[in-house]
Amino acid sequence: MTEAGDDGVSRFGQIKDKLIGRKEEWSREGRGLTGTTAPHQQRLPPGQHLVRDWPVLDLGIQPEIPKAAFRLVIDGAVDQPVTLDWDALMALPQQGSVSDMHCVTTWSRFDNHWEGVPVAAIVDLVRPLDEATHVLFESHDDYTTNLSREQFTAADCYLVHTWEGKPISRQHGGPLRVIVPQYYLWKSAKWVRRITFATADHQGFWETRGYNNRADPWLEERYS
Ligand SMILES: Nc1nc2c(c(=O)[nH]1)N[C@H]1C(S)=C(S)[C@@H](COP(=O)(O)O)O[C@H]1N2
Ligand SMILES: [Mo]
Repeated sequence: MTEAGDDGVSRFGQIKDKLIGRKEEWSREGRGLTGTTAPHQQRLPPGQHLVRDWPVLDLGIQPEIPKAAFRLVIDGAVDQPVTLDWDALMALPQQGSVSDMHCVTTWSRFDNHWEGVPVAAIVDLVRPLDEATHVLFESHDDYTTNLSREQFTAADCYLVHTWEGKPISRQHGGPLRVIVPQYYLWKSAKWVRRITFATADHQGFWETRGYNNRADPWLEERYS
């Protein structure tokens, strides 16, 4: 995948650019927009359809992170910045949860069974300062995404390592990814390596490429 083509540009880079270009086009076209909103009691957000399998969506780089090399940095505007290795992560409170996923490409998947660390346990550990209003996520494929502190500290947000009783596969962001069920799935970073609490908003990869900063599926906040 990394070999150079005749023009010296790596094929990998070309695939990635094509993929990014297409999703940027969607934002310009407003692809998937129905022009309606729905209350949260309606489980399937407007413009979404249900799938039973779990599609893979990412920038095309799927880093392999052995547990022995796993490190998660949680830093920024916090009282107690930490770097967690795998054992330290597993020593934190663990919980099961069930939630739905909604991808901006219009698929949704109900009833995903997760196991992992609730964000409340992360908050207890690092103690964000009062002035920490936002959170930025960085991943091993250099992907970034951002949330408000309020979005991230909602009760149903988790750092997850297990899906349907099995370790989350590399293609879905294993060994550890974020799950933020109330927002479009691009807000849920795969292969997360750093979580930074911040006193200002720093937009991530898709947020700077035409995608909505808040990303509420029921309000169809697909694009900016
Ligand atoms: N690190 C990383 N996380 C990412 C992405 C990515 O490219 N890199 N893509 C996002 C997008 S656009 C989607 S829809 C979901 C897809 O997750 P899945 O492949 O497990 O379905 O991951 C999100 N998190
Ligand atoms: Mo996506």
